[in-house]
Amino acid sequence: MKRPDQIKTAPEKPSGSRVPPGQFLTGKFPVLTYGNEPKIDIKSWKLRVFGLVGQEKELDWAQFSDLKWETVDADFHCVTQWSALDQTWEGVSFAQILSLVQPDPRARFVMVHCYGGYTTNLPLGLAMGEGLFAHKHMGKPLGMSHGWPLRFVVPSRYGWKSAKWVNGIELIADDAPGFWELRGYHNDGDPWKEERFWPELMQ
Ligand SMILES: Nc1nc2c(c(=O)[nH]1)N[C@H]1C(S)=C(S)[C@@H](COP(=O)(O)O)O[C@H]1N2
Ligand SMILES: [Mo]
Repeated sequence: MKRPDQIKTAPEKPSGSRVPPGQFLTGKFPVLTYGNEPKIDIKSWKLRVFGLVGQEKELDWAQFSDLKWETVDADFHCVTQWSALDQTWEGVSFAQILSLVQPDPRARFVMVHCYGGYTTNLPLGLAMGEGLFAHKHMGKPLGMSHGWPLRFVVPSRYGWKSAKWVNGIELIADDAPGFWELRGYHNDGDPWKEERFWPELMQ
């Protein structure tokens, strides 16, 4: 399985071309949040896996923490044009979470749900290949504004798909737009293809 750290250093990409078209580099990691930050109590925190699964699963923080953690190094690209290279994330892979449920073969897409109501959609194969549920960023627990205690990270897509304050993974058969995908952002969001906005807006 391809991990984002492998993707980052993919040999076919010569060094110097790590910044996708239309992006500029920042040494910072700006907070980008639509609406209010949710308040989360770790004692009642839950990650729910539901939809097209054999049996729904709910993990509390202790159960999540007991899973196998891994570290991923990857660049991060926001559609508002900043890119931050070499971000390190620690957490549990999407694939490992899915190994705890029995995905229905009809499941082909994922809707990631968050405290506060934010959502984002992506193909199941993409999430399986590189999705990470991260609790740590650059060696430290996430700041509140960056999605504490848990955020999704999908480095090969624009940052809006790296949903903060995650609380649900829904497996679905047919693709459906998430929060920004419904409001003008591209369904796929590949920064190397500059998939920023709905194609019909670009004509
Ligand atoms: N729940 C939630 N997740 C979110 C957002 C948001 O508004 N709400 N913004 C997204 C956008 S547009 C980006 S670029 C990244 C930014 O992450 P950061 O605020 O930790 O830098 O979070 C993404 N995840
Ligand atoms: Mo963003």
